[in-house]
Amino acid sequence: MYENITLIQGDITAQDTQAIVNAANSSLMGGGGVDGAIHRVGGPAILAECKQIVARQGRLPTGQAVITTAGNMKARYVIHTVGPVWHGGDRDEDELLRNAYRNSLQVALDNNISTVSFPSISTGAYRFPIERAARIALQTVNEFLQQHPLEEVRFVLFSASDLECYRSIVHHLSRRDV
Ligand code: AR6
Repeated sequence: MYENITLIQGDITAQDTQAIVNAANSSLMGGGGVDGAIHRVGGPAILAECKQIVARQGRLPTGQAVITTAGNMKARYVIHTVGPVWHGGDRDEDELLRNAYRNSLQVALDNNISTVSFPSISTGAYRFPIERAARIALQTVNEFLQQHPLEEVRFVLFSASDLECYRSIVHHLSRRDV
């Protein structure tokens, strides 16, 4: 349990996994937070592909995921997903967050990608409570890894306190599994 999941504090744009995941919004036109950093470091090729995707299929619904180049970053691909905005918990936020993780991993699998870095989706501008989001993120990824053989899923947490939160939840969940 959890052996292919790694937790680090850092910047997602510097990761050397084959893909990194972007906490985007439905427009796919960029924004602040992780999204801003990814477009800034990766360069204009990412936005060019995002525009093509939106022209083809429209805005990206919450919980769905699509893939583009990672431009100038070490990773080869960016998987863009849209997490839910937190409204208090009674608008399907948990399930939508689960879908964001699951669909991102499915896109990775469909593209023969076996190493992926995730940020903590929805816990910045979208205000999803960090502990609740971390539990959903870790459980969803762990369940997916039981069924599908990815080599590494790395959570890249921006702050020391977010890393601590994820660590304590892994500790708690893995004790429950035995
Ligand atoms: N690397 C890793 N984590 C980061 C980085 C980074 N470079 N920068 C910020 N974080 P957010 P959301 C952390 O707001 O809540 C955007 O404008 C951050 O501290 O990026 O899903 C989009 O366009 C927080 O813990 O994403 C959307 O409109 C986490 O990443 C909206 O924000 C997520 O924060 C999406 O909001």
